[in-house]
Amino acid sequence: MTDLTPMYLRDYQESVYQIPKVDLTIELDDERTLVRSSMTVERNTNRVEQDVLVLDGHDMELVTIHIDGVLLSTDQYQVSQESLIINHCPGNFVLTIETMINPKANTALEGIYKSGGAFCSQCEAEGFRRITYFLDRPDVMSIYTTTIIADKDKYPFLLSNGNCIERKDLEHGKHLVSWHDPFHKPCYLFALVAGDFDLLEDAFTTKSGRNVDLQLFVDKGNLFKAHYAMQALKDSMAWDEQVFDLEYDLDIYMIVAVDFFNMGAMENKGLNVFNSKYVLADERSATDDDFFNIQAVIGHEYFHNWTGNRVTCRDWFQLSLKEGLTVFRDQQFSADMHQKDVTRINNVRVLRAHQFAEDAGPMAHPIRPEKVVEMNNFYTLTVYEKGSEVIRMLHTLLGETGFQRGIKEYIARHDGQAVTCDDFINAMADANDRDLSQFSLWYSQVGTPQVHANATYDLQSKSLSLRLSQTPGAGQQHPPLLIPIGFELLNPKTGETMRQGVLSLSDAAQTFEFEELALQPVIALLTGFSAPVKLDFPQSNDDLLRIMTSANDGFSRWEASQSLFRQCIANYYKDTGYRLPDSLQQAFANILDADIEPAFKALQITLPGFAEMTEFLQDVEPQRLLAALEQFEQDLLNSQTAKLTSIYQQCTERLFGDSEQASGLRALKNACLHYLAGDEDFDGEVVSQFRQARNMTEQIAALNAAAQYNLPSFENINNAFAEQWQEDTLVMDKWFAIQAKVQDGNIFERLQSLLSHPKFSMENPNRVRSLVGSFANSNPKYFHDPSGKGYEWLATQIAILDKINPQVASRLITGLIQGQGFCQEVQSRLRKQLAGLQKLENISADIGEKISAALA
Ligand code: 0A1
Ligand code: ZN
Repeated sequence: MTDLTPMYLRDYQESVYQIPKVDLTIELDDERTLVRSSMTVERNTNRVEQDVLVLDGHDMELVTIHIDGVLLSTDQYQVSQESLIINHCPGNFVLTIETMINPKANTALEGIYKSGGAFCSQCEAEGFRRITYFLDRPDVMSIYTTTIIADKDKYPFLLSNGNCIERKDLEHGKHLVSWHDPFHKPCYLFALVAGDFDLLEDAFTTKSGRNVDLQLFVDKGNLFKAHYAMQALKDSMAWDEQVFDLEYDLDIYMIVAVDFFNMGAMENKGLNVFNSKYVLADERSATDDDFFNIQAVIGHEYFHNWTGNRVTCRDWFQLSLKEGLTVFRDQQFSADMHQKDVTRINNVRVLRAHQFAEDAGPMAHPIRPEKVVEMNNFYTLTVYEKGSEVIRMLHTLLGETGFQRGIKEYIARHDGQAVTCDDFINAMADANDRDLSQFSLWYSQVGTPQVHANATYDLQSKSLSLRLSQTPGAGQQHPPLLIPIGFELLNPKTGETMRQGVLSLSDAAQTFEFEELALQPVIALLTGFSAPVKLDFPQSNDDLLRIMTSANDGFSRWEASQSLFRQCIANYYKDTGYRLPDSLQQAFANILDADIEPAFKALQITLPGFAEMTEFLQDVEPQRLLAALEQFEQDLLNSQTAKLTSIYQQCTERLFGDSEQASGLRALKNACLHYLAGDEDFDGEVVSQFRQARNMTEQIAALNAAAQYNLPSFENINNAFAEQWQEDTLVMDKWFAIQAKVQDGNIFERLQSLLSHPKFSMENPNRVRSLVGSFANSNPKYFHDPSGKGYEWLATQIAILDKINPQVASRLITGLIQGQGFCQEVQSRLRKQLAGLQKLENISADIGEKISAALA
């Protein structure tokens, strides 16, 4: 039976022992890597009675243990599956442990493993215990000196954290390199890489004059794809100095791109390890979205140097301390580097389509979880994205100056420490002389709160009374939260902004009065999406149209169009005979005609998707919702074919270069293409776009459209694409993702045969996410096939994958556990698959935790 015993935040206790210093010597070998760890161990002086040291360890062979140079006999310690227990330890001592590990057999990709020909490591959250026995918890911080020994021909680069202090050749063709990291760090920030790479080098001078060498390591032959990431790194370093007044602190910053990686990237001190997807890009092979994401992830990992590394988490329940804050920082960076409104809208789309569902699902948890079985399951949209929204609310409440004052205080107080979310809030509160105790409830509440709004205007007194009330997410209970509600009052005739600002909603219900308003304003509420809530504020089409065309706030302009669309889709869903009303045709035409930024227009004409609509409706029948979405799209196309075609053509004519402007035009062109390809007559245009594409954004959009509508040209261009890009694994990932989305009744045969495609591998997380993940997340029609085949196929893959890489298996299970928005029939089909998985022998704690939550 899988052990599903949870850990609770309330049970936190300080470590009895600390390890201020660690010297590691790692002799790399594919199957027998020898790790010698020599640790200075110190007992907390208040805990003299506690002479038993319990170290964490997993899946390795213990070779020897010495205390102060004396070999321990087997009766002085016990080894179990998850720990090494040493009895009768002195107060201060040097503990030396030798372990043997097998990187080649490590398909879970935690600890030290092989990615292609290279060795690399991943220690967050609890991977260090797969390298050696240790106090694997973030509040144990040490100074590391790491010596790596390996074959020099095969592994000319041997890298670890900090500065290089020694290099020398050894006998038998081996060499040795030593690194010293002068900063205390928890073991989750330890990193090791060994391999043969191409190296891109650059430098950055910090504002106080420190010269930092920048090194980017990529697989041989990929140097031409590394330049954009290097620029993104320099931009991140400059931005953090300008906006947060934070400078880099070592003489070297290294990034290594690897093909086998469970997540996006990892902020190991001075040596980031990246999924190659977030490093490698050139215009031919990467889309505009890829470029955006690379810059965001490079920024994210760099920003962790202060928010995560210099100040780290006391325990893993505090993960949002570093992640929420760092996501907020990377979102602000992206907003400054691109169009602010567009960036913000995209943040909100992710949150609403996916985090809201998580917050209403069986694994719902506060941004600071209180109960965890498998920590890897808590790297969630809630901890990251909602966590960032919570920081954003603080920013809104304190203003930029107050926020920065708080950050300065936080860092001044806690540099070099492992702290809690409460420490963060206290620093923000003290620096601004504010009581943030009510605000801190955001760290413990679960679910998406609702804000209800109701406005009355009194002509006599020329005053507006706005009543706001709040209720917790479905099935939740908690005291009222402090919710900043952005607003804008618009003149209904001219569209001018009469007032704007932020209201602080702190009671269950509150009324806000606005005086001296010459006429009844149109109200845009929750401007900038000022809080992660659902807003219940019924507004007339006229009001929405006014907001859509006139609000200062870009988010509100976009949201007004989305509200119109959502309402209309809901009507199609309820009544299969429903047809597009004139008012909507007109609204859509107005958007198409508007003189607005192309990237913004692209977002405005992009309809709310399946996931977002599932949040908006109840007891959803998937096929019915899909039919509604399809019909709505078709009707919009029929009503505006001419306009869509002409914008499509104009964009094509104006497209050149890789500027921000060109990427906006491409986004708009492809948003139009998405509609136009719904008409088979457009097949020829799709093929020309595919053939004439000068970049991946255009090429992949054409292929995607052909797959989406299963156009006559699809098989042809699909094969051409695979042929053209067969040697580029990252592009082949895009191809796999499209295969999983083809709208064709043969999809299951197609999926099955792709599992044995020569370029597919269950061991590579990017491949798995591209094929299996894309089917579950982006092909709702066949995933929710009424036969239940889609769920069954996913469950089968999860069972296989769980044995190889539980972390990746666990991320794929979302589609099976988050069925609560659907009708009973769907829910019971999903449960059937989950029950089947639960019965399998030895499932991982990763999927075990989620399945039992879903079946509870
Ligand atoms: N701290 C990283 C995310 C990360 C977490 C876990 C990993 O492996 C289990 C890898 C990366 C970040 O926020 O970027
Ligand atoms: Zn992070």
